[in-house]
Amino acid sequence: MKFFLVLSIVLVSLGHITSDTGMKEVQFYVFSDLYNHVKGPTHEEEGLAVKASEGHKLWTASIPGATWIWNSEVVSEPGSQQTAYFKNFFAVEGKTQRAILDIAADDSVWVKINGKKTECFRQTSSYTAESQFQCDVTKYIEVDLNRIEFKVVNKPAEKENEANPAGLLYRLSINTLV
Ligand SMILES: [Ca+2]
Repeated sequence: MKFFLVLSIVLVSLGHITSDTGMKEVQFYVFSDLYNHVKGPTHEEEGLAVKASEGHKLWTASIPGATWIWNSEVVSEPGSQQTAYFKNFFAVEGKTQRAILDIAADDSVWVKINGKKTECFRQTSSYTAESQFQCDVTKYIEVDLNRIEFKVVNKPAEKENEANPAGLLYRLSINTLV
């Protein structure tokens, strides 16, 4: 299963540019999509992410190719703080020149790559066009198999019965020389 998932991601590879050294610069993307694994908030068993209720008026963040994901289409307990852990795998051939992570979350988000905590996190929500953010995570990318993990916390709704969506949206863009 995991092997299939890794391959499915690498196949998104885009075109290439020939550098002066004769090596090819290859760019590919890793997205928040339905191949991401998720654990919690209500499921103890790890499963695959699902598309989060889309079209929330406040979700103005835009990351082309990425899908808003959560563990369920609708938040199960909007009045409580809930945490979901997402995980995705990807393979990298050659030395990484640049790895940029575009990210938006409802609400807080922390990112780990290959088990290391990164400086890429936001305690405040980042689901609007103004608050979505970008991190350079080049130094965390390794040759061959990589793992990226996200901890996302949905803060409780302030008023009872208030709509309180939760989700994660991201795209990791990796440039390598092969
Ligand atoms: Ca929320």
